[in-house]
Amino acid sequence: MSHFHNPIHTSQPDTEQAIDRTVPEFPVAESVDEDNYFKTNIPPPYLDELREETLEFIKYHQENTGKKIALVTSGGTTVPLENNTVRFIDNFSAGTRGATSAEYFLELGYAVIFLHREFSLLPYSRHYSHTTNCFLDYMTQIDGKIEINPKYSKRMLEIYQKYQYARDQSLLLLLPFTTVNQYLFSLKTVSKTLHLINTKALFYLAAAVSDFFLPISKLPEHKIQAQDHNGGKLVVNLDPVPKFLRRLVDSWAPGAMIASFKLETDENILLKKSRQALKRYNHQLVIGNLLQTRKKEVVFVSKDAASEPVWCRLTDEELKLGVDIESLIIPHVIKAHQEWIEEHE
Ligand code: 9Z3
Repeated sequence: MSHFHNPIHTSQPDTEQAIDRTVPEFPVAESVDEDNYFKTNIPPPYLDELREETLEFIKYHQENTGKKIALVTSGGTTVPLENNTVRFIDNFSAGTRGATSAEYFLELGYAVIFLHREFSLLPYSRHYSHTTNCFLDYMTQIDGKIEINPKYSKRMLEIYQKYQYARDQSLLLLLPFTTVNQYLFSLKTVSKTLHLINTKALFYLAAAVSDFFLPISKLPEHKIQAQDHNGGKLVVNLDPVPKFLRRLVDSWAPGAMIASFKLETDENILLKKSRQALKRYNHQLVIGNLLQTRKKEVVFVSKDAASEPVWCRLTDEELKLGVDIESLIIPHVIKAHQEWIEEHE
């Protein structure tokens, strides 16, 4: 659109050059791993505030609207290499899946707790941020005054009205995290608080959670100096992040409806890994997706032994028109949630 934006995109790695380093699966977290993790790592200082906000939100909806609640996690988690963090490991996720899904949950009658990576995409504002267009490109100058360019105003009004409704009805609670440690403490706290009051909530876990981290016991306080290391090399030795999904299923929100995403880059193992995740964590639904095609197809793998995997795909035409795949995913997940509620009543 604007002459200022060039068409080069730097976020696509050259996959031809990739080396296959298959990492074996590590075991699910048992309660001792949970105890260990939460005893030896430090909770974020704002955790009580997070709990209070969650409680207030759930109570408000229980007493005033009776709306179903979805906890949506979104965006990537960081792994700091220093306590006063100059460097950290991150992943690709911009939070598109989570932010877009939250919009469809809201539209279809849910109240949403949005546990997201701070500064990643948010419902509604995502349409105008982090894109190749700067928000200024949506504006125009008329008689020395700045206005929304009429070309975009119809669409923007539609989005604004949905945003305004969600805001005025207090339908969206935004809770941020940055590091994987903050994410884990927050997920545990929010899940337990939610489950205390509302055992029929839906968990929709779309955040891209790091599999590896540096425990606080090994974290240097200050910026790592080049001369501290052999020949100036930095060797990073990371621990596996305990597989907490099993703890969520068994202990934090037992019996809740949980949908998790499984991310792979190799299409040959996506179904196997998705089935394996369902078996290991014993929850209700895994939505498999490939990094390369995540915006146009996903596969639903559910617990029902008789059910075959269900693929959900956008047509080329729909893709061209900018249809969100989440407009197909969310109704499917809501249907599963509804059936699950009826089964458990
Ligand atoms: C996903 O698979 C999400 O769909 C994406 C969305 C992260 C691919 P974007 O933010 O991407 O729209 O750019 N999330 C789950 C990723 C994850 O960490 N899953 C764990 C795993 O695969 C299981 S909980 O092992």
